[in-house]
Amino acid sequence: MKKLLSIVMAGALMFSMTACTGSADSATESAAEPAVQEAEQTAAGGDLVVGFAQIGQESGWRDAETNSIKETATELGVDLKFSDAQQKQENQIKAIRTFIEQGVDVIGIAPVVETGWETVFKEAKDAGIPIVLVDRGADVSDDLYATFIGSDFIEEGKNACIEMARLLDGKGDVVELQGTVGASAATERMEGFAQELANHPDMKIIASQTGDFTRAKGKEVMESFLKSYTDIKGVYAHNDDMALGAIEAIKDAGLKPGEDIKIVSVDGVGDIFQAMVDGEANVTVECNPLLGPQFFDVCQKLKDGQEVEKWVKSDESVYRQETAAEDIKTRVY
Ligand code: GYE
Repeated sequence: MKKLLSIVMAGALMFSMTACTGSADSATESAAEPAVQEAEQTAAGGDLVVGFAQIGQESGWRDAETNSIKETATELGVDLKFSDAQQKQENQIKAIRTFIEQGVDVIGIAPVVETGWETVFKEAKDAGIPIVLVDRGADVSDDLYATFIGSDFIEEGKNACIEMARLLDGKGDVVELQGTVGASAATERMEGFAQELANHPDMKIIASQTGDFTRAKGKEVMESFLKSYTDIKGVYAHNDDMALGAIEAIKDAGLKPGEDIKIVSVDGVGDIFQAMVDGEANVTVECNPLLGPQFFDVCQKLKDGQEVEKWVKSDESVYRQETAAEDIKTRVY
C-alpha cells in the first residue's frame, strides 16, 4: 500500500513538473513576443488565466482540494480567479458567467450536483472557453466539457462494501450517510456499494439518508438512526466528515464506534486516520483531493490546443485501522 502511495505521489510530482515546464516555456515565449502578451500579462506574471468555481467548504477533503489548487496556481504563476459558491449551484452558475465575461482561458468547476449545467456550459462553449470538470461529474453531453479529472466513485462504493463485509463477516444491519443529494460523488458511491451488496445477502442497508457531506449533519442523522434502530452494526458514510460526526453521535449514545458499530467511509483525511489510530473508525477508502497539478497541466494543454483524455482518473488506495498508526505519518492532507 505504501508502495502504491509513493507511485501516486511520484505521479503527482511528475504532473507538477510537466506543468512547471509548460509554464516556463510560455514565459520564454512571452518574453520573445511582448506586444502580443502584454494585454494578457497578469499580476501573478503567468499567461494562463483560469477561473475555478469551487463548491464550498463542506469538508476537510474540499479544503485540501482548494489548497492544492491555490498553491499550485501560485507555484506556476497562473492567474487564478477563484470563487466559493457556498454549496449553491446558482452561485456556481454566476461564477461561470463572470469568468466568461473576464475572458479566462479555461474554466474549472466541481459541480455541486450533476444536473442543470447545459445552458451555462453552452455559453462557455460559444465563448470558446473549455470547461474542465474537477472531482464531480455533470450530466451533460460530451461536447460540453473537455475532461473530467477525478475518482471512480462506483469503485469507491464497491470497495467500501467489500471492507464492510469483511468487518461484519458478511452479516448485519448497516446505515448509510449519503453525500449531497444529486452530487455524482453521492449517487455513484451509493450505487457502487449497492452493486457489491448483492454478493452479501446477509448484510443489509436498513436506512439511508443525506448528511450533505458535513460533520454536523452526519452527527444529526446518526443521532436519529440510533433512536430508530437498535441493532446497527455498521455505518457507511460517503465521506469521512460525516463518519466523524456519526462517531460523536455513537459515543454520545454510550456505544463504542469502531467496535460496537463499524465505521467505513471515503476520502482519507487526516482526522479519520486519527480516529482509526484511536480505534474509533475502521476503514477509509481514499479519494485524492490533491488535484491542483493535474488540473493546471490539463488547462495548459487546452490553452495550447493539445488533446486531453476525457477522464483523468485518480489513483487511490484503501486504508485500514490496523496500519493507520504507520500510514498517518505519510499522509499529506
Ligand atoms: O468526497 C467529499 C466532498 O466531490 C469527491 O466532496 C468530492 C467529495 C468528497 O465534500 O468529502
